[in-house]
Formats: sequence, C-alpha cells, structure tokens
Amino acid sequence: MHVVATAGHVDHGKSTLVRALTGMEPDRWAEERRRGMTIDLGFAWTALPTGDTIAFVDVPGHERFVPNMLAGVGPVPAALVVVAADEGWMPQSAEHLAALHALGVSHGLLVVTRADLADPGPATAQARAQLAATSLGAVESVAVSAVTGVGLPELRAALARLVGRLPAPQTDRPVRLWIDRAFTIRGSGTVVTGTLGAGGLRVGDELAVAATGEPVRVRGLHRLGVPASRVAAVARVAVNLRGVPRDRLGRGDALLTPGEFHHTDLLDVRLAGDPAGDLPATLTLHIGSAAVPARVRPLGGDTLRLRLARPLPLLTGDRALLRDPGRHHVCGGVTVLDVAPPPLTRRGAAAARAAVLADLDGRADLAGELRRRRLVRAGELRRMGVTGEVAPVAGDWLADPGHWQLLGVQLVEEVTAWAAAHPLEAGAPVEALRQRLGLPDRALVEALVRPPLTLRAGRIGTGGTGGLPEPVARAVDRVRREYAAHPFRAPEADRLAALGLGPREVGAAVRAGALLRLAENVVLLPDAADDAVRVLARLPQPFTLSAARQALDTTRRVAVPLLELLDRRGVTRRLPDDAREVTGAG
Ligand SMILES: Nc1nc2c(ncn2[C@@H]2O[C@H](COP(=O)(O)OP(=O)(O)O)[C@@H](O)[C@H]2O)c(=O)[nH]1
Ligand SMILES: [Mg+2]
Repeated sequence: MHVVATAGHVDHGKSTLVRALTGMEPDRWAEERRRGMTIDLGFAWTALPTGDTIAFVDVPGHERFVPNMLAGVGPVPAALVVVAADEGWMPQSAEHLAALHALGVSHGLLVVTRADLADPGPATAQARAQLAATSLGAVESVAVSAVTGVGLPELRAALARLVGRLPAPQTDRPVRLWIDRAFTIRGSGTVVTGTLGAGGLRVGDELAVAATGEPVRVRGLHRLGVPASRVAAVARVAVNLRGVPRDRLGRGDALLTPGEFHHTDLLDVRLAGDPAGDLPATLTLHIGSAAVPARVRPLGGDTLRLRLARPLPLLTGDRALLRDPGRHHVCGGVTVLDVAPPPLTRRGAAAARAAVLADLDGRADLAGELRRRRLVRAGELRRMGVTGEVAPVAGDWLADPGHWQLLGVQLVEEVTAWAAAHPLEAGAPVEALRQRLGLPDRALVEALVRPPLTLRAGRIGTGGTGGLPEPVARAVDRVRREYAAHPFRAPEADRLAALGLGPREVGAAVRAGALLRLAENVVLLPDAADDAVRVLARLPQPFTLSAARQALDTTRRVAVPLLELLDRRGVTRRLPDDAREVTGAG
C-alpha cells in the first residue's frame, strides 16, 4: 500500500478528486457534507492500474484548519498538490506547499483541477514555478476535470509512476504510529487510526502510549477497512486497543514500540526558512500528527533550542515544522539535531553550542555522537535515533576512544594518589574511584583497569607488588625467605613486628592475599594451604591431628586451624573419631 496526502487551497477540488479516483466519500462528517467543505482529515483508497493500492489522506484547505492539514501530511511521504484551473495559485496553496517543503516532502504530483472551467495552462505554469523552488522540485503535472472525467486516466498512470518512485519502507524499524483519530466502536472498545510510516504491527503486540507510557495491547487491526493479523509499513491502519479507554488517547499522541524511543521536551534543531533571529518566542512545533507549543531560543546561525510544552518521542534526524498560529504562517522546517542536548548554563554556552551544531545535519553519526557525549549507553543512543555499530567498553556502555584513553590515565593517577594517602590499604575501592572519576557505573572503572593496575576484591592497586603497599610487600618477602624451610611454622607476633608487620600491616597483607590468616595472630604464606594438602595426601589415610602436625613440622597452634580451614575448603574430611582423610577434592 502507498499513502499520499492532498494539499491545496479550499474549494480547489481536492475532495472531489479523491471521490472521483476512489468512489469513496472522504468528507466523513455530516457538517462537512452540508457545508461542502472539508474540516478534518478524510480517508479513501483505490487500486492503481499496476495493482498497487493507494490510500489518500484528504486534507482541509481552509486556513482555519491548517493544523488538521498538518496532522494529515506529517506522517505521509508523498503529496498531491491540487490547484484549480480557474483560480490559480492562492494563499493556502502557498501555505500548504510551504508545509510540504518544511517537512521535506520530495515526492508528489501537481494536479490542476476544474480543467473544464478554464484553460489549465496558466495555473499549471504558475504552480510548477512555485513547486520548483521547494523540496518537491520538478514534479509531473496532470490537468483533470472531475466533472467530465478528462485527465483521470492520465492521473492514475501518473500516480502509479509516483508510487513506483517512493523509497521502500523500513519495515524493520520500531513503530511510531502517530494517531490521527481515536474513537470507540461498540463491542470493540478503543480504536485509533494513523499512517504507519515504518515498522509493522501484529495482533497481540504490546505498544506504549507516548503521552503516558501506558502499555496497551493490539486487540485487532484493520488495513483499509479489512481485518488483518499483521500490517507492514507503509499503510493506513486502524488499531483496536485493549487496556486503554478512548479518552486517554487522541490526535497528536502516538503508539510506540516499548522502550525504543527517547521522550524529550528539550531539543536542538536546524531551521530552514526565515533567519532564526526574527522568530517569535513561542511557536507551534508540528511533527507527525502532533502540534505542541514550543519556547524558541535562537542559539546562533540557523540553530534553535526548543522547549516543548510536553515531551514527544523524537529521533535525531526527524523533520518537523514550526508555525506561528497567530499569523497563519509556516516559519520553516526544522531538522532535529539533538534530542538530549546539554544544558546551557555558562555565559557563552549558546554560541558554543551553535558551533557544535554547525557540524550536524541530523544524520546518524555514531563517532561524532560519542565524541560529544563521551560516554553513553548503546540503548540510549538507539532510542535517540543514532544507529551504528561499535564495541562497548563495558556492559552496553559506548565510549569515545580518546576520552576512554584519558580516563585510563586519570585512573592511574587516582589509584597512585590513593596509595600515597592510604599506604596500608591494598588498593583503592572501585566505588571511591568511580566517584573521583565522575563515572556513572562501577563496571566502567573495572573495565579501565590495565596493567600495571590490578583489580582484586573490589579494590584497584598500582600493581608491581600485587596491590600491596611497598613496605608491607618487602616485609612479606622477608617472612618468605625466613620461613622457606619451615613453611608451616607461623611466626609469633613479636617476630612479625620485628620484620615490620604490625597488626595493621598484617591486615593489609591478608586483604591483599599476601598472607593467609588461620586464626588471630596465626598467619602463613598464602600457598601454605595447598602445600599442606600435598604433604597430608602422602600420609596413610585417615590420619590423626598428631600425625598431621608431625608431617607438617609444625605446632598445634597452626595445625588445628589449618586442618579446620582445609575441612572448610572440602579438601580434607573430619571423621567421627576425629581422624581425617584427604578427599582428593579441591
Ligand atoms: N466544474 C468542476 N467543478 C469541480 C471540479 N472539481 C471540484 N469541483 C467543485 O469545486 C467545489 C470544491 O470542491 P471540493 O472537492 O470540495 O474542494 P476542496 O475544498 O479542495 O476539497 C465543489 O463544488 C466541487 O463540485 C471539476 O473538476 N470541475
Ligand atoms: Mg475538501
């Protein structure tokens, strides 16, 4: 299916044309038919000669209803610009064209209607000249009369060529269905309609209501009035929703793939059109079917910061339109450059920001985004519309390579400073370092650890001495040399002190894993436990405490807690008669 919107001045024959092409009545309201004037959006569809289905979103031409017109064309990729042969180019011809241009609509046709009332030549020439200067450019034009039928076959053929040129829809994208109507059907409940521009929907899908975040489930789908179990973009769809009353939804809201969109009320944009300096302080931002008041702050050049009256699910690169509702004037199209911009606090921040934005064009630029944000979660970027592949530095954290390198250097400095300030601690706690470096996640600190830094038991040391403070490391070395011949003899407290290991130093060495504490004041070198198992395994099994003590060449003071430790580790087992055996485990 393809979807095309009409555009053009009131009474130029848009609805009549849609009626003639489809045999359907686009003016849905009794009031519209009584007054012969479109007020709200109309929907009709037909098959083209190629077999493709084309759906029309018929818009009102009257200046009072331009917001409705914008809600209709916002999500639609192509337009039929309608001009009456007998009236020619008129104010809303111009305003509608300005809107299409602002939204960057580049596919369309010019249809000169009421060709039975006047020579279509002058109106055609006039309109072509206007279109040529816009995003639509040089389009095909067809002169028609809905009364005589002249030109309608040519128009059908031109429509077939138009839809053939439309880009293939991105059906693998998340869904952002801008709602253009919401109503209740007796027995079914809430139904919303919209133009599905990308992605796909299935019955049973869970979606989120953009304005409230509420989860809703797709109970049923209609595609051009026919039930469907799934619908792929581009399509006009009606979605029957479970879990939400009708009054919770309306035009301008959207149904979203849950968790795939960043909601923002603050964004930086580039304005095409009038110079940014002359804008009123408040304008209306139109995107999709939404129209939201926006406070406008010119940043410099053609860039603006917008503060919206309510958050919207916006993506980097979105096209939107700023309009001055008071003056009935489309100020210009905006391209969304950043949906999560930094606050402007310091003097001169706006100008600095404008300089940054000067290099942006709304296209996904992952490397640039990382350079600007330094550190960001991959999911967060995806929700902002910034796609691309880069390996995370930790978890789903992405980092700018330069910034990451700098953080690595800073980490070494912080760890060194910590070691100087806390000479007896085996390294700095990861959490303290996270705070010093101002990082949002401890996993990042741990991922920054590179030799000579070492990570052990939640602490980062400067390496070299295995994370042990230098004097303590030297003292442990002395113990190692002195007890090499009797590895299971634990030094007495005064001997330790003489070697430079007071209670605090012993504690540091134990925390760093350089000494093994068996009991209060009983420490061995850390490999003693494994060595003991080897010795004990050579004894006849089971063995007594006394046999173990002799084999290990040590005292009860060491043997008792050492065997208890080995029991806890499961490498020895204590039998009911207090003898032990080596289990072979561990
Ligand atoms: N003679 C003639 N009248 C037309 C033609 N197309 C539309 N009209 C008339 O023009 C008026 C406005 O048409 P309508 O479709 O409502 O215009 P819209 O406001 O652009 O939707 C109606 O009275 C139509 O009957 C045409 O091709 N020939
Ligand atoms: Mg109409």
